[in-house]
Amino acid sequence: MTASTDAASTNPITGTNILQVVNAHPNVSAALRDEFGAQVLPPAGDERVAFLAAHGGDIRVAVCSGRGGVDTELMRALPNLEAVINFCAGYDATDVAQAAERRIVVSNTPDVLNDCVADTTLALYLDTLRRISSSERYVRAGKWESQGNYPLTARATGRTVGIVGLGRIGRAIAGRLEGFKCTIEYHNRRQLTDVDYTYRASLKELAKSVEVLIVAATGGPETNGLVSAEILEALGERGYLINISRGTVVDEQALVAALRDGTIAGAGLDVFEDEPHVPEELLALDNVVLLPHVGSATVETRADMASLVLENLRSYLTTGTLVTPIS
Ligand code: 8YV
Repeated sequence: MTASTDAASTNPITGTNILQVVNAHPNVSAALRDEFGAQVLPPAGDERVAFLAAHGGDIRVAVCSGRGGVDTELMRALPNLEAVINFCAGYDATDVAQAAERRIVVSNTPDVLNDCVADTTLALYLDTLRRISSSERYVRAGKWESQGNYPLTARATGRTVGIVGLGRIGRAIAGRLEGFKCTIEYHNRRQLTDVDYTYRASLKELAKSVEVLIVAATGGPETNGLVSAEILEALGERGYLINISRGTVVDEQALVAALRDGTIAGAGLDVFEDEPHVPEELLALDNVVLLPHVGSATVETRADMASLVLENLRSYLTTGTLVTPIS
């Protein structure tokens, strides 16, 4: 139990103490408006500054998402904040270091999106190696008639695939790849005891050893630029990179150069450093598949994420504890 258990009973939280940071999902926004009477953070600018000056001190619970978290500046403007409830698995948009210092509890939405993110990863994997989108564009451009058959592509079955960050989502990806007779290797901060995949103690060692590198590591200061030019060099000219975690985990300019210069064969990307902005150079390349951060973007999964957000909020308001606190 956290110190706020007593707060929940002796000093109940009302709508004025709850802040909607972003409109993460219609079910969440509707409940915050109709059931809780929460406050809504105005968009950045003078209106937000005035709002925080007037109401920042009232806020005890903030509801946010992976695209609009409680960052350092916002958290500082909420001196009585007790809990941050995230509509996302990856909470790198929230200043969790400051939260820990201030004993602010933080939740996310783990597990409910593993399958959809892993499905998106397999779609990117198949599309990138078999060049599905590119060959589809080839047909639409009339090139099948004018230029003949599309060039042969790379077989997807039976590859040696490395996973950077074998967590909940990484394991769901590995399970699917086993169905494609792939050999799985991985790199994590620590070797796991409950999987029999080959562990590589360094990311470079993993990149050297595999044909496809899948990035499923959490975003944040610790993993910024983890997949560097050196790692892409180690992956090699017949290697492929898939990123479904955060754009910041990969050095994007190094990736652009590696794809342009043939240092690696191709890539499949669902995330970018500065979303929704995608570098012009990437848009011009044919050996990269570009998706608009749709990993978990299904009606079913987003509804499950919304339910888990509201479960965390109701639990915090009644017991002072969260259902899925970040681990
Ligand atoms: C979210 C995600 O859609 O959960 C995550 O970490 O990246 C996505 O599922 C996105 O963050 C919006 O909240």
